[in-house]
Amino acid sequence: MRVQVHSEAQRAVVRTAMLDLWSDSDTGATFDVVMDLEGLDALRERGIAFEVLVPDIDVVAAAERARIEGAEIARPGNWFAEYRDYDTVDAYLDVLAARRPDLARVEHLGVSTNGRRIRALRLSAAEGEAKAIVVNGGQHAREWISVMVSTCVADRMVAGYDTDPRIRGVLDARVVWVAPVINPDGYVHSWESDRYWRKNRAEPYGVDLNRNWSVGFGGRGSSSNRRSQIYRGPHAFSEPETRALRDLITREPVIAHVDFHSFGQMILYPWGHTKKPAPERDRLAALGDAMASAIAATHGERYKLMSAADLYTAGGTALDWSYGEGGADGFTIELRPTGGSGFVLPPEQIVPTCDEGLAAVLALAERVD
Ligand code: 0X9
Ligand code: ZN
Repeated sequence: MRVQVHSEAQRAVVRTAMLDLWSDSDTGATFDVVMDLEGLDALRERGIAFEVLVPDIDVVAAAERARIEGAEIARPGNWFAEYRDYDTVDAYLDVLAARRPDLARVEHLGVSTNGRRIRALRLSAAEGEAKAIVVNGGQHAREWISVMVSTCVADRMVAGYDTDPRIRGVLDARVVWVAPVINPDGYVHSWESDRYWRKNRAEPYGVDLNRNWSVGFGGRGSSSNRRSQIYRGPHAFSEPETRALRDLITREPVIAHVDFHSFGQMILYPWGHTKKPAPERDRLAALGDAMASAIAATHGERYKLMSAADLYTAGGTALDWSYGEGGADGFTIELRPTGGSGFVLPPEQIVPTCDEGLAAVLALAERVD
């Protein structure tokens, strides 16, 4: 629902009653929340105005599930015509490497809480040491489009090296690492049990990986409550998933990092943990602006550009670590859609969203050094 609050008392009622927040913040006069029927009763009792945006998000998830199961039996088709599960995405990295062993190889980054492997495709035609760009998806389990777009960026680079001079230019000069599923346990849980699961699967309630990084760890916009959707974990890098990505960025000469999320269509640059401008704010914003323009040039969609903290302050996120400790220009890109059904995006939008993701990565790779 979209709720409208007229007092801090009403806001407190909504905060207690809501199961999840789907707006960027719950501090304004209106914001979008997930509620059950009991929560709705609480709103009615207090006379809090609300509008139903999606009557039942479980119905939306069930329809998606039915579609995916039907599609799998009916036709394998274009790989990017439908969302793919963890095993299929992980296996596809091997397919891409086998297509162009001269350009691509699969590397092991680490092992998740429940023993699943976290892998990346290393793409390059550069000779000797070349600077690297890291692209990842799936820190948040339910943000399926981030997994598909990351995989698709890798696919396009493999397919386009011989024919697309821009891709060739990037891969001749740089190493591009693509890790589509940083949180495999969460992703599997989102496919098999709870479509709207966000965190990893650490016992007992999971950790929000994008609050588990060390820069600004423990700060505002993260929680010490283990049940919270933004639970940061017991200490920075307590989770094997964040360590796996951190170790890659530490070990390689990484100059830029794109962390794909959904949803909201935004490009966010450091800082996220403080409203203070980053030392190189203007340079970061210029890179972000180039990405936003490149995205708009593909399908006319607008991605808003701002510092992450201008969206909302959050300590312990990946982009701040990449920039503050990792020596890389870190960006969070919130992919499609802008709202509506949120994490459940129609599969027809995978390819156009991939066009946007690739445009952003190429624009960044061509400018950053
Ligand atoms: O909250 C997050 O981790 C990211 N948004 S999401 O809806 N995909 O969960 C945004 C993190 C960006 N950083 C800050 N806003 N500080
Ligand atoms: Zn996210």
